[in-house]
Amino acid sequence: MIACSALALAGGCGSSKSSTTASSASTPTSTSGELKTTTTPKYAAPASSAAVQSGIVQVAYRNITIAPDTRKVKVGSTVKWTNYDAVEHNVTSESGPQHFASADFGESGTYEVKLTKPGVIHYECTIHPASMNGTIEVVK
Ligand SMILES: [Cu+2]
Repeated sequence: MIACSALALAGGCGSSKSSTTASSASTPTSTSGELKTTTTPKYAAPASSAAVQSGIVQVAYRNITIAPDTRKVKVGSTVKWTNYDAVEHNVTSESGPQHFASADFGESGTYEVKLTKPGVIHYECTIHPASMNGTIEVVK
């Protein structure tokens, strides 16, 4: 024990090899992969029992979320988004039978799309895709 301490001061006694690995930890790949996972839209699906809406179907953009974020609508319906936030949002389809993309619109702004083809549309606000992504199921 005593002999070992003396040797440690001199750099011996099985000193750990710690110095080389720590300095090589800074790689340029960094965090992009992990950030991606937190911003990937989830696109909730409407419940199979959800009521089928028709006519003009309202969707609210509020508090950087979509309310409701799922809608089931009849072909020929018009979905109308209204922005209740002080920041701008947009409506951009990502997949589905019909593609649309609004300009960014601010508080009290609206955007409408008439849905003419059955299928499942995933859309998002491209400014806030992590919390603002939605699904519209268009049924015959
Ligand atoms: Cu937004």
